[in-house]
Amino acid sequence: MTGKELLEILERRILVFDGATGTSLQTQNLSPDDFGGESLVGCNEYLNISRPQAPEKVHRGFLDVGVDVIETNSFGGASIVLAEYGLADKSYEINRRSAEIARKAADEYSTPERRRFVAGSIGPTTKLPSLGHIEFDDMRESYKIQVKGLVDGGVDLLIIETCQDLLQTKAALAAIHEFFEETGKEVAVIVSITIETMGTMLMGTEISAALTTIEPYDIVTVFGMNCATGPKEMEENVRYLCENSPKPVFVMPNAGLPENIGGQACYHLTPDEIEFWMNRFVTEFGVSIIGGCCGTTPEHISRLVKVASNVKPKRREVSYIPSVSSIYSSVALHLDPPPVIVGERCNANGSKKFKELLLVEDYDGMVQLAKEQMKEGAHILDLCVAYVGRDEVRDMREVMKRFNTQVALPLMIDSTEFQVIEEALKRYAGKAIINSINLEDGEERMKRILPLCKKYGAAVIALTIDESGMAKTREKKFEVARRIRDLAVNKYGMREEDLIFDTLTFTLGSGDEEFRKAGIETIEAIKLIKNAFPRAYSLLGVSNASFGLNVHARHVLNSVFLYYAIESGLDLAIVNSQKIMPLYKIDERGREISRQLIFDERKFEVAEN
Ligand code: THG
Repeated sequence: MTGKELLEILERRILVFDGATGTSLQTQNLSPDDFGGESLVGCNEYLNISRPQAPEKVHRGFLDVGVDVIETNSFGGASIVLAEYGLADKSYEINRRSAEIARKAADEYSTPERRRFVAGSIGPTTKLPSLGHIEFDDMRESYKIQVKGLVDGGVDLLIIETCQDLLQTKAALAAIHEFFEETGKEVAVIVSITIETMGTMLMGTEISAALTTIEPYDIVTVFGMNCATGPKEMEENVRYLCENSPKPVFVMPNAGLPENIGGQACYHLTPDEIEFWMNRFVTEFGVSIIGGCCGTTPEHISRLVKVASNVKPKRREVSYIPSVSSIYSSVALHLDPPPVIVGERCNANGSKKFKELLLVEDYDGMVQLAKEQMKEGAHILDLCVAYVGRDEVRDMREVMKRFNTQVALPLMIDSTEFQVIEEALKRYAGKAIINSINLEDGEERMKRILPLCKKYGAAVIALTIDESGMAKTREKKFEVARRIRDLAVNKYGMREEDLIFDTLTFTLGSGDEEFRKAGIETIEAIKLIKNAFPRAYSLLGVSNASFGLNVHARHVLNSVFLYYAIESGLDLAIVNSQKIMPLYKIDERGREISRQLIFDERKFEVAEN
């Protein structure tokens, strides 16, 4: 089943997933013999090989009460989990068997009028890549084997569930992305995160950050949450998703909060209670897929079947605000009042301090500089570790490892090197911005970078530069922007809202005749672009405008330039936020000279450096 087919079904009706696999297997009182030996007790996934009747019985229990979708017994089927039982090399076989067992049961219960589906279960493993427990590439490769086994075994869709760390989710998505590309196969994908009782994911991720990070992935059809708590504790987050997620919403709670009784997790939610909450989520909020996680039995799930058969899918009014995100929280790409401030100082070319910290590899110092900018009002940080003679890939790896969890602001990855950008994306749990693409070498750069945006779910900055160099007039800037926009959207599948145009300015203080109109052309180009592409965003590296002037004059000119750029519709500005002044704090003369420089109305010679 493709994503499109799943969406068509969800237009017509609510789908019901099954209930707990793990806790249902427990009630079968399986012996060490069933598990294939003492050393394998607790490895539920090996039952697919040693005692396939056990998972089959769980499937039948749920199919009997009328579920639409059963999940394969493969939650811990990634090789990195199976390795704990010495079964790493059995991952493909175990996953394939899990899918075949579920497939056979689902097919037996299917009728021409009502198909029963199989979802390949992909759990979070036991490792958190954001904490350095495992490398992204190793995790992706492990997931790829699991995905291949599940799809070869005949699943209709894949569910990446119980996600704790968005970097883990992104590794699983990269595995699926590669698998689809390499095989030409495609099935629908659901991503389901786990919000702990403290109100965030285990890594501290807010629900808005998770939505922002997963939302750009075309391969993900449905987004939602499962595990950790009962439905009652999920209420506010379910409401949030239903109000904000452009993708249909999935909810699969536990049978209440677990209570520890004699070392066993016990779940107490009654069938009446789960029916009450799930009915509410579907009818009031507009949830599309319901099911049960830990502790839910066929009795609970039969009530969900009843709920689904009684209601039609609700049309949701969704207001998704395009955003970017760190591992913790998201930031909209347009703020009121504008601009979104992008701190410029974590840049080895743009800050003496950051450069020096990089040279002595003082990573804590770099994190400190990032935090300082946050305190000074930055919303996003530009990060550039390019320095002649140093290994930029290695530097990016070391810095990103720390910034991913130690910096709460979303990051902009500023590099000209393709490998550096991919290295950064593999270390970043949130939704990043890639800085930048252009048409300097024709499509070459877009061809390399935009597929990375798609694979890792990033937004991108597009500079108005083409084969003939940096565009100077507003018309030329607009023409380059249009060319990039059309290619990015039509050829590379980018969404307009993930494009941020930078109409670049030459320095205004050079006194050079050729650049007298640089300021006004840059500012006017913003209007043309925003007018033609209303869902795209605009950005400027404001400090570029004042290169060559003395420090005070720079601060004045940058501030005035930013003011007029915002008036023309600028959304984001790379600045040193500490040094930007509101206009009323600038003396009349400074304001007027700056205005004349920007709009080419100068009645003076620029010599007062
Ligand atoms: N567009 C996009 N990205 C960009 C730029 C742009 N990235 C880099 C740059 N331009 C924006 N960042 C800076 C950072 C610092 C300075 C200028 C632009 C700067 N630094 C002081 C200097 O060089 O004199 C040094 C300050 C210090 O050492 O603390 O001016 O346009 N997309």
